[in-house]
Parts: sequence; C-alpha cells; structure tokens
Amino acid sequence: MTHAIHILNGPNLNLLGKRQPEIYGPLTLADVEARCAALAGELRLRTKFLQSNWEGQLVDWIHEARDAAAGIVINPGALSHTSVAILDALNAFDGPVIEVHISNIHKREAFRHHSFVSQRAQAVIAGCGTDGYPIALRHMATLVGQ
Ligand code: CA2
Repeated sequence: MTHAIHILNGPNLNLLGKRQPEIYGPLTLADVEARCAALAGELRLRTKFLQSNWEGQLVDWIHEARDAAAGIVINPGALSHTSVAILDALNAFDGPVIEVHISNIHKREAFRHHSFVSQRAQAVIAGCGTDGYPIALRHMATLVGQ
C-alpha cells in the first residue's frame, strides 16, 4: 500500500524564494513541492502539498487528513507560535506529525521560540533551510513503516 503524506504550509510561505532569501533560501514553494514529489516516488509515498494564509483553512485540511493521510508534515509558519486551533486539530489526527521550520526559530526573536505544534509533533526540524522538507519526508517514511 502507498501511504499518503500531506505536507501543509502556513501563512506567507507562498513568498518563499521571492523575498528574504538570506533567511528562507532561494527556492520557491513550487521548487520545494517538486523536490518532495520526486522523493516521495523514491520512498513509495504519495504526497499532497498545500499552502494557505488562513488558519481555518489549515484546520480544515488537518481534518481532511484524518481520513486521507497516514502522516502530516507541517510548517505552520507564524501560526506555530499562536494557534491552539491548529494544535487541537492535530491532536484529533491519529498518525505521526512532523513540524518543519526553514529557519532556526531558536536563534531568532524570543516570540518564535515557543511552538504550540511542537507538543504534538513526533519530530521538529528547524534551521536546515528548505532541506527540512525532504528530511521530514524521509523520517516520515520510517514512521509510517514504508
Ligand atoms: O522558519 C520557518 O519556516 C517559519 O515557520 C517561517 C515563518 C515564521 O513566522 C516562523 O517563525 C518560522 C514565516 C514564513 C514567511 O515566509 C516568507 C518567506 C519568504 C519571504 C517572506 C516570508
């Protein structure tokens, strides 16, 4: 069976590769999606890659993943630091969750040091740039037993 992994991205990540490359690197979100899709084939996973600037949309997608995905990789963006709603939705999802941050949030402003999502995540990857996504996908393959 091919497991489906949903890769969810929060606010402003649509700007990836278009601004602040010194923090977030040169790749666009479409580039990251393509890398993940290529790796998913190798790992015998199916990926669905989504981005929204809206908290409620992300909550809805997490609910949809309950019936459709074996695992979730999520970069909640700034909502990591504020959203109990996303934490609650992830707590209603049964499979593994991996949290990704492109930047090392612990080296940045104090308000980025806490993430509500981290208490639900099996693993947190921060500071590896956009390589964090394929790293997360490889670990996800192990967690779902692929
Ligand atoms: O490091 C990460 O991946 C973050 O989740 C990115 C969020 C930030 O609020 C978190 O603290 C850490 C911001 C995403 C903004 O993405 C942009 C990308 C390019 C240009 C402007 C924003």
